[in-house]
Amino acid sequence: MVNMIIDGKHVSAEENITIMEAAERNGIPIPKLCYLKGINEIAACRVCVVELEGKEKLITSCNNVVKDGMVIYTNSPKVRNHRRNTVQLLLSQHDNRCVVCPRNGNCQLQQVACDLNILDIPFRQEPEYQPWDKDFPLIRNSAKCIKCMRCVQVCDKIQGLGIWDVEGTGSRTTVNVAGHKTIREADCALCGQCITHCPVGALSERDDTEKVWDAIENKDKIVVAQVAPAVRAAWGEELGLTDEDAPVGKIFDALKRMGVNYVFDTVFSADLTIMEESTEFIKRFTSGELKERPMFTSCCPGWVRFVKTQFPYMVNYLSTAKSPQQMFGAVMKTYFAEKLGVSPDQIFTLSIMPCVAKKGEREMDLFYGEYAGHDVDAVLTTRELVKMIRSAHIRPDTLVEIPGDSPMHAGTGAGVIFGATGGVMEAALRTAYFTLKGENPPADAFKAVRSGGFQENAGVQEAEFAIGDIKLRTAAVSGLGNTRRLLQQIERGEVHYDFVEVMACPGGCVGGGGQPIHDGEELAFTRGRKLYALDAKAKLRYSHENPDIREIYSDFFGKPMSHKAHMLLHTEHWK
Ligand code: HC1
Ligand code: SF4
Repeated sequence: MVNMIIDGKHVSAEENITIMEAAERNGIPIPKLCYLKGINEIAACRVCVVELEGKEKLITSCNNVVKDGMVIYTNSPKVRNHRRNTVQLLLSQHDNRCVVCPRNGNCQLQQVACDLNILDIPFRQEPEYQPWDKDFPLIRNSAKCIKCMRCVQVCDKIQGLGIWDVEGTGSRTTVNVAGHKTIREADCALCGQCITHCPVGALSERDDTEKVWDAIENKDKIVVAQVAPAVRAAWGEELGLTDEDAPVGKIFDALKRMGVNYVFDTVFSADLTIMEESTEFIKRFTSGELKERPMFTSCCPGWVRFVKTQFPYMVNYLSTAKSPQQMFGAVMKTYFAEKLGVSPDQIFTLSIMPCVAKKGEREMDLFYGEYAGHDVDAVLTTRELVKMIRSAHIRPDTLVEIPGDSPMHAGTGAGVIFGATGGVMEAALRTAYFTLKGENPPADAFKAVRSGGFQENAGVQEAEFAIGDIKLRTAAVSGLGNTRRLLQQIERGEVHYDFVEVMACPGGCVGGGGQPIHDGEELAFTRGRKLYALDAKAKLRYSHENPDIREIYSDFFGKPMSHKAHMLLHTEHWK
């Protein structure tokens, strides 16, 4: 331990931690813009400077470690002046129209400027507005970029893709798509991690809320919504609701109050996915025809985009099952339209997702059916849902928990855990066990697939199970950098698995690129634990026990992987 004084307070700090960490652990927060622990510790923004007694020049606190006897001032006049100048310089080239910025109210630059009481910007240079394809689900506004490098580093170090890079020199230095490509030419997985790690409004999802308001206003359309598993773990964060106060039933209430006609839980179609995917897995595993092992899950479109560009020959290994989002869209426009006695094209399908890649998934030609166009007509992120609740002037404390509609009503704990890394695999194994043995396993029999019992080690979670005579080797991985390493090991024959779950975002969808942003705080694992807690107390924990799933098979699909199921619930990813 080292002893030091920070702002007059005697503190002990562990050796080798930074001054910033020592201060924060002692209740003294230091403002920052570029710093991300373990990812971006390059002191690019210089907002975190502090004064070290006996030293003329200020030092950055994010990358200087503590030393015994240090006397530090984090908020002296000299520090404040320097910070103010630094931030004024940033603002001098920044598009400062905060009121028309997607991050208005949740922007680190706005916060720091406000805290420093910056009321004018003495020098002003026109920001650079670079062209951008506004139809792409990921939007970049170059005039908001503060060159903090977070997007570059997250994409490179965590997601292993390197979509972003620095270009230009001097005051025209900026970040843009690497290699002078357009974003459509780049291999962007659309995971949205650059958005959730951007401190300002330079990166955001395409706003589709107006499209949804138009559909709600259109008297010829019946708006049918689904809400993804991971949304329930995070939507209340931005509205000041505690976990107990933010059940999915209140999202249903909000959607109905906005004018949505029917509301459903994607957990139903997660159960449907399990019926199809576990049947496919057993078929592939036991038929002997499966040379291409492992079978990969296919519900994460970030991962599907990644494998298509980075390991194209492995696309054949993907399960042919559509994602729950796409399955639900197809079911709404067929089975549900039939139940309502309306034509499929009267139905407008809306998904609320924690994800930016889901906007890309809905647009794919693969998911364009002859029955009524796209399975899904609009996808909103959790953040866009919150925006709509706010713009509808719905006070969160007036929301009440209401049930979803029927007949695709019921959902199981197995479907809920889809939103956390390992959850899809665990849900599939529960049902595969039942199919092979004719009886249920204990509900937690496969919890070894959870990330270290859901500790914060993310990465790859390997497990081995015996179901009767069958031995299964599984892996669940999240984060595309981890995924690349795993696929390379598979390629080299160093590891062998039968079934692999991949989620592009660290921690799974709970950490998705469309979730609420808390600057520099990684909440995926906290949110994931909420989903496992919901599963633990669910009445039904096996997808095959979902009564509405049984009904849809007896009424409509016949059985898993039937011709009708094949047409509506499966796809050919390699096309
Ligand atoms: Fe996900 Fe999924 S879990 S992909 O992560 O399989 O987005 O929540 O909806 O489709 O169910 C996302 C989440 C989501 C699908 C399901
Ligand atoms: Fe989207 Fe979930 Fe995949 Fe992230 S992990 S890209 S949120 S589906």
